[in-house]
Amino acid sequence: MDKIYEYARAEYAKIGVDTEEAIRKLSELTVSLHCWQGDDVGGFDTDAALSGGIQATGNYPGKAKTPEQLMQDMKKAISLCPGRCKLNLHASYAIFEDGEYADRDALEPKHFKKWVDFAKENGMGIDFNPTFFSHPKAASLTLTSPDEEIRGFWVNHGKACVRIARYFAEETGEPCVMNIWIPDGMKEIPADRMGPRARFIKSLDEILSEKREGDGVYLTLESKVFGIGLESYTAGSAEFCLGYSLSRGIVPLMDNGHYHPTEMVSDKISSMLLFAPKIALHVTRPVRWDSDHVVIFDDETREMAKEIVFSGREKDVFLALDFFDASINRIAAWAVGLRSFRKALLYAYLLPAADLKGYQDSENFTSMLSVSEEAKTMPFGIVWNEFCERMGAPRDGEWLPSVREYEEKVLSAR
Ligand code: RNT
Ligand code: ZN
Repeated sequence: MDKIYEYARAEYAKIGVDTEEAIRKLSELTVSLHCWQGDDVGGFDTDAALSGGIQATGNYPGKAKTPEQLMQDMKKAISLCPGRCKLNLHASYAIFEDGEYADRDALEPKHFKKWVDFAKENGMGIDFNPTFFSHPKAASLTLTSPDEEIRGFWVNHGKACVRIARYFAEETGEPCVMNIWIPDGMKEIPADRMGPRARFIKSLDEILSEKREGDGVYLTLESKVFGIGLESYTAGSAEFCLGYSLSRGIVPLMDNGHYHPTEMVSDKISSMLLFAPKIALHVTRPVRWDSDHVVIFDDETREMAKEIVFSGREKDVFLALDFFDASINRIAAWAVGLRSFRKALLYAYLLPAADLKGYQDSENFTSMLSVSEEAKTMPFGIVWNEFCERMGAPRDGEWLPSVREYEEKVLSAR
């Protein structure tokens, strides 16, 4: 331990915060890292353009074009970030060998074997997402379709993904969080809001029938308020997804880009945790809309982290990142997002939680505000760098040059 860290530790001790405990607790949290930042949500199974009302903007050179490149890039990004990660995959990242091909409804564990090998080599668990977009059969509705053939196709996709998620859990020995998100919605004011939602319930129930007790799979359902070209109606609204999740005992997932602009996910975490044994998060940065900017160390990210940590229920919250920025170096995007979210968690562990809660309960709002504000200028960066060092990751200021080098040696040759 160097002198500078000793100084920071003593400063925090003065406000009753143990930096060693904060570091220890932070090191126990796993964050799921999304593969789709590496190739602008492209995937490998079809040539279909990105659809589903989501969009990656920018054309920064060096995008991963093959599974090998994506793995290489993810490995690089992970090496720049302190703390445990999980690999978060989409079904569209299936890897086919020797000219073979399987449509989404026929995907099998073998199509993800290389990802399992990659995860094992890097000591990671795997989370999974069926892909209900970027596919000819997803031109319109998927799980809410009135066309039974289309709906059946996507139900079979969901079921295939449950089996693949089970395989991931078995192979890695870590639970697999399988998140269902569908883009289904309408540009125009619908005549029938109930019909698609009723069919969504039916489809989800059919997918759930594939789930086995004790298989290490946690099913989550992600809500949304609107998508591009789907502005008037989204079948999987917040109320729908929460209602469905709680009634079926699956896990509700909140993406903080999926609400009206003045609604804050930080305010929703406690309400959800009081009713659901587990919740899941997609941490992102919406700028004016669900823009999926890279996560930064901003007020709302810190507030979300505070809610997670102050609840004492960290182990009940599945943490995942969800952003895709194609306008900057994609590896740096991963690193900034993952490091910033981890920083927000550390920041929360370094707050004098008991004091602050006590001020609130004794209606000492003056102290509550003053102490919260002063926390902002504590020697936080020193503790962060100490955490990085102990986890064998670069400190702030040390990782960007190696991304530049990687850009010159690897990315520019693509
Ligand atoms: C879309 C959702 C969803 C996707 C990923 C690619 O608005 O946030 O989670 O971003 O599945
Ligand atoms: Zn999301």
